[in-house]
Amino acid sequence: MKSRREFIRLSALATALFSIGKSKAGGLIHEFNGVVTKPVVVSTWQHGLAANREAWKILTSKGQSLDAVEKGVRVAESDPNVRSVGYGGIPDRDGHVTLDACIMDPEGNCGSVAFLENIMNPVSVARLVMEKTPHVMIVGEGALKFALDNGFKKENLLTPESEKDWKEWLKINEYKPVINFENHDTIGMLAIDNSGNISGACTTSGLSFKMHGRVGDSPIIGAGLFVDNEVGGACATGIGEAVIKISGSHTVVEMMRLGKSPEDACKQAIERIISKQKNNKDIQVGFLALNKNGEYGAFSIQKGFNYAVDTNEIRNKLIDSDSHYK
Ligand code: SD4
Repeated sequence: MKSRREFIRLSALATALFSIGKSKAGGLIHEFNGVVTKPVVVSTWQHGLAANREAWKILTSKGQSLDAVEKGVRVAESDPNVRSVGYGGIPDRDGHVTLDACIMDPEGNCGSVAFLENIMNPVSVARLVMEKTPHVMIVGEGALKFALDNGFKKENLLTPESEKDWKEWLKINEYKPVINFENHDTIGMLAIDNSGNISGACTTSGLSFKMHGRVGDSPIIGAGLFVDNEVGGACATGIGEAVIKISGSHTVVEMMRLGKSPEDACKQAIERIISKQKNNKDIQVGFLALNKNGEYGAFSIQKGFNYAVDTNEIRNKLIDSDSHYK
């Protein structure tokens, strides 16, 4: 049997638009012809632009995709004006900023933290969970202790702006997630480096004014993020409960394994939410995907989702996702 590398080389010589090969796992994958554009980095929402810039620096200095996605999303985590991630994130209903993050490397290793307070860059704690422990996920006080033991600094993440918004919210005290609530957007990032290896990261302060202790999809491997270096990666944004219910990002990657383009794979996962979840008119979910060939795409339930793309051809641009409801 031909090795995968041989297959890609032969496939590139073929004249058909694409042919079908077998992945190591036995599933069918499309092998697209033509030049593979590497590196590529994609990330969710407007704040993806600044995050991509940081990732791009690493990717174009022969860096690895794992470093690129970690350093990339740290930009959003550290920016107090990004009110949905890390420092300056909107707190829960009790006034606590609680953070969820995860990371996944090309070997299929992954690390995750959830319900973590007082640490500005949870994605880096997630990376340490992956690299220094035999575990995948550490939450709450245990995650904080792990971070402090490993040299992270304890910080107050509730900025005056977020505290003000919380106090305003307390006056109404209505627990209702709002579609595309302004500035409330998780960052998910996927990158393929010059060696063709894919990594991903996802980090968020979660739904605004959520119940204390609530954890969404973002730190759940397979829901908020999934990477299979044979096939591609996917990440999610929006109402985490809807994503978890269909193991969203894993579903997208499996669709790509079966031959769907990144956009079609995202669309299939969105259609599954539409068919199975009755409240779909009232929620937003967006998926973003990148395949082994450097192709990318997205799809969302509602219009309004966009993502930032940086490649050699498309220099860091924001692209509107297509959506189920127009
Ligand atoms: C969550 N998926 O905690 C996150 C929130 C989000 O855009 O993505 N907002 O459910």
